[in-house]
Formats: sequence, C-alpha cells, structure tokens
Amino acid sequence: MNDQQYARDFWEQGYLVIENFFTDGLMDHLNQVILAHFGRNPDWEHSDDFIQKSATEVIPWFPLREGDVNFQPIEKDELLKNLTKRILGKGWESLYLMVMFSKQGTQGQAWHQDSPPENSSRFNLNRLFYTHDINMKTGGQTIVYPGSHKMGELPAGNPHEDLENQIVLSPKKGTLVIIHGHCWHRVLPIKGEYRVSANARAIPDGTPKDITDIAVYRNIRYRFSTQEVIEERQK
Ligand SMILES: O=C(O)CCC(=O)C(=O)O
Repeated sequence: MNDQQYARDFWEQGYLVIENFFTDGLMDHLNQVILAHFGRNPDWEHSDDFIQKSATEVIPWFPLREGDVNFQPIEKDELLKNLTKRILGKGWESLYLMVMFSKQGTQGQAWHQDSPPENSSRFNLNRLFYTHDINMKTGGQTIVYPGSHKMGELPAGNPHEDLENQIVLSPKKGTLVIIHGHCWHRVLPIKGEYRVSANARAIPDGTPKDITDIAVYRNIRYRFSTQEVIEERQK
C-alpha cells in the first residue's frame, strides 16, 4: 500500500476508497456483534424533529464507550493508523467509533457535512468500514461529491436530490472509505433487510473534541448535544 499516494488522492478528492482493507473474518464477527446489539427493529434514538427535518434515518451506537472490546482491532490496526497519520499529520487522535444502523425501507442519510466548513482547518476524518456488501440490491450506497471539501458550505436545497458530478460508492464487506468531514456526502435509501456501517472518526492535532456537534444539511444546521435546529436554510 502506498500511503503517500493515498494521502495525495484523499486531499485532492476529499475521499478515498480502499477495498479489502479489513478481513472477512473480522467483518463477519463485527456484523454479528452489531446485529446482536440492535436486533432487527431497534427504536430511533434521534428526536422526531431531527429525523423529519434532516431526512436522516440512522441509529447510532458507540461500542467502545461501553467498553465493548470487539471493535478494538479497528482502532489498533497499524495500517489504518499509518494511513491516518499520512493524511492528518503527527498528533492526530481517535475521536470516537460510531456504528450506524438503518432499517429496511428507511431513507438513509441526506446530504451533509459533519461540521461547519467556515474554518477549513477544523474538520473530522470519517474512517468508514462496512461489515456487509452494499450494492444496488441492498440500497444504502454512499454518495460523495468529489472536491467539495474545498468548496465551502453545502448549498441549500433538496436534502436528497442528485447533484451533477456526484459519485456513487458501493463498498463491499471490508472496504475502508475515508471521507473528509467537509466533503458533501449522503446515503441512499435502504432496500435490503438492514444497513450497517461503522465510522472510526479521527481528528487532526488541536481539533476540539466536539467538532461533529453541529452538522450542516441542505435545509438546516443541527446541534446534536442540545437536539436543536440552530438554523433553517432557504434555497
Ligand atoms: O454510512 C456511510 O456510508 C456514511 C456515513 C456518514 O455519512 C457519516 O458518518 O457522516
């Protein structure tokens, strides 16, 4: 693996896809752990207001905060640590590991940025991995807008509309997808029985730990800690 080239690609495009990064054995095990945690019909965690306004239907779980050791091999993976250092530089830190579960028939996640882009040096890094294949049949493909990490605020508009130049990613089991927190991204509706992804978020040296508290959607800015819409955005 040529980390230098990967880091260059990442900084140009705002995202990176590496297939077969994690083994099938680890992914199968984590998929089982995740399903055992959620069951097939878990309750929503976000407020109705958030789900309705943000058009985002996902249930988060933070297993490492609960001392679940099953996910430690991800955080400890040397290749992932080296690649992260190439991208973020010395002094980077793990932020948290969040598993995301979406039910069949739900709308996925609308276009968003994980934090406001006004200060380009203040961002998080999404280090996403997939414990099952995601494709046309399962739905839930991840969509990115190349280069948008350098384009400022996600334009106001329809939360789920197709944008010219968007790229549809269909990550397979074990694929690593790295997305800059300011890069515009979303998730398509779920057609399969369920959709799972997990995100070992990281931050550059000196980044505030609450960097992902305020997310930018095309119609709102939302603060998770107070469960509040802090701005309604107009087209
Ligand atoms: O699950 C995915 O593929 C994308 C997740 C995402 O949008 C995020 O963690 O901000």
